[in-house]
Amino acid sequence: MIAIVGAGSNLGTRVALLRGAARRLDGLGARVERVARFVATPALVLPGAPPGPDFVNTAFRVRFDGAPEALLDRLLRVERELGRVRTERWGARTLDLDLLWTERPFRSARLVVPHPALELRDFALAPLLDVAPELEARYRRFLRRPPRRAELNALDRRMLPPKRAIRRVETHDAATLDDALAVLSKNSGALLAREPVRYVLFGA
Ligand code: PH2
Ligand code: MG
Ligand code: MG
Repeated sequence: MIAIVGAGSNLGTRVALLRGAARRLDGLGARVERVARFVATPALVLPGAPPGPDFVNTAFRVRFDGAPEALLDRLLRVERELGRVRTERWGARTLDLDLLWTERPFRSARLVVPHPALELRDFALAPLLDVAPELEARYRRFLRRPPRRAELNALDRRMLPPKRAIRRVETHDAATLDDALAVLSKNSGALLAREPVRYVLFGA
């Protein structure tokens, strides 16, 4: 099957960790066919929590011969092996791998795909579309409008009241992470200022 894995890091050597994750996954039989351009994104955090360092997000297009839960086990193993550090829910983390999409929807006690918050999170959607252009028709529109309140789950309702929703994603090509973060930091107050957040693409 084809699967799209979302990857994020906001601690440590973020870009190197994400590249290493792609390599490790590929070595575990989840063949990585494409890696999305990286986006530097302001951390979405629960209201009142400290903002935390910016994330670098990307996505991997993976070919895997096995069940979705077997792929999830590989993701958790790579998170562990690359030293995921997580002290609290939604705290800063070295590496987070999420199964965003599979060819067939899947639901069990420990895994739901497509990821239930995929349509709400531009930092997951933008990289997903970068490696899965066939999903444009299904998902592109969510990058263009804020989530409606009725669509939010309990967590997102607290985290992302519609007045603070990301309304638009503008991408800029940047040569390096430093360039990307420089552009981003000019815009990262935007989430609170009700301005569009710009995601910055760098290094294909
Ligand atoms: N992941 C989270 C919480 N907040 N913010 C950004 N920008 N990117 C993420 O990947 C992310 C986040 C929980 O997994
Ligand atoms: Mg996540
Ligand atoms: Mg996760």
